[in-house]
Amino acid sequence: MTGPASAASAAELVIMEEEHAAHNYHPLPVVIASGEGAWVTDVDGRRYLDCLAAYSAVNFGHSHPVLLEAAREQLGRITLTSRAFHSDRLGPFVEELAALAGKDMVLPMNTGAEAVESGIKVARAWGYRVKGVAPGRATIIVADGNFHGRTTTIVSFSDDPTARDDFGPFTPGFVRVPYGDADALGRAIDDTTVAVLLEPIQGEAGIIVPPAGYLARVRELCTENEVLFIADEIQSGLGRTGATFACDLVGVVPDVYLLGKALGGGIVPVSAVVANRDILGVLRPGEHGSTFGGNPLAAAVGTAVVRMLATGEMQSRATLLGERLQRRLGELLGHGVVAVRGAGLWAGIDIDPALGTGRQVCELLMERGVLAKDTHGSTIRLAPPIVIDPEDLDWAVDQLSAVLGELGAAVPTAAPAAVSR
Ligand code: IF1
Repeated sequence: MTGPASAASAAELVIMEEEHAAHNYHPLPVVIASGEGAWVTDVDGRRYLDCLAAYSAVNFGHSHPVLLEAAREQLGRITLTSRAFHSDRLGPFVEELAALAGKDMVLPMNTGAEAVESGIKVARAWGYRVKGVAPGRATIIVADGNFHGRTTTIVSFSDDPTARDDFGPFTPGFVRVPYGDADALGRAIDDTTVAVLLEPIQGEAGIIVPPAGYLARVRELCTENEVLFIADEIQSGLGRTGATFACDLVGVVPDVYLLGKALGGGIVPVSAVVANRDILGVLRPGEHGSTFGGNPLAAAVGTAVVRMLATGEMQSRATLLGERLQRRLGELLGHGVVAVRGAGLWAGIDIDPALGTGRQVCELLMERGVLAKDTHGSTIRLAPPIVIDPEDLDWAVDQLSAVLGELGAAVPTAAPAAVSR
């Protein structure tokens, strides 16, 4: 038993991490011990409004009662059988997830990167076995500014030196084109192209929404050239943008959805490749797998997430709260904010670099009880759990306004609404 939360102090806990955890992160100096809804509490009892939601893996809030109950009920039954046998949870999960996506089949995995890697393998196998691409020649078109995970194949096609330097040699078979430029993408298609892999909205790049018509044109180009359109909806999907999938916002249906993060309800890693039988059906027994992929606990939680999304309530809430957020953030344009982007309850905010870096803004927000994360340079993202109270959302923007004022911006005077912490 791990027993009650550690009795060590925040400082002692940080030192333990510093000494024994690899330094592949630079976390804000806050040590979180619990969470409920959109709020988390640190080891000293201070509360913070979580405006990151674990990069959209906690879309439905911390300790969501329905999701917790699904997990608790399954914990007491069985959590892992391996796919060497059937379980009573996998069938309903894959049937209902496929239906949610309007597809036939699901390949259940665990992390987002695994879903991306699996999508790449399926696209290549489809290219050779269905499209007839010459053996070993398959290529996949990706976009500048992409972020699809951290494995060596995925960073092979990243253009971020921090993500790829010193991790070579890299996997061949990827062609990178400018994001948002459909003509460039069309020109890059040749007889080795098996797929186009895109984030419908680029997350890590700073919540980059592509130009109107871009995704629709990509869809047309893929159809015309017998190329699979693979949409990485691991961060943009499952309610975040106000729709089930970000592609829904522009009426585009990809051939393959890559899902993850919130699919596990913020409780267990659950990811999936979702497509029709003519694509996922290329896989034969023994060709692909995962110890934990589709395990009963993951499937039980995943099914509860799918059923929650099937009502459309989270999507509608994200739309309404997103409109409120964009309206409030728009008031900061010219007052320390140079640009705001986003969709639904997902905003990328470019801070005036003269005021400071995104990291500095996030550190000052933390002191005011708001947790957020910078992406690059002076861009921060806001992606709170969709269950956030509207008043708390306003309060978070008030804190951002106050921080910008602290940094010297002339901000509109809006008295921060009192919110108990
Ligand atoms: C970290 C970034 C966000 C993703 C998309 C696949 C994956 C991700 C569109 C892989 C994961 C996470 C990774 C996490 C931080 C976060 C992130 F900053 F790294 F880039 F969200 F923007 N496709 N994104 O966003 O999913 O294997 O992580 O489950 O690496 O710290 P994963």
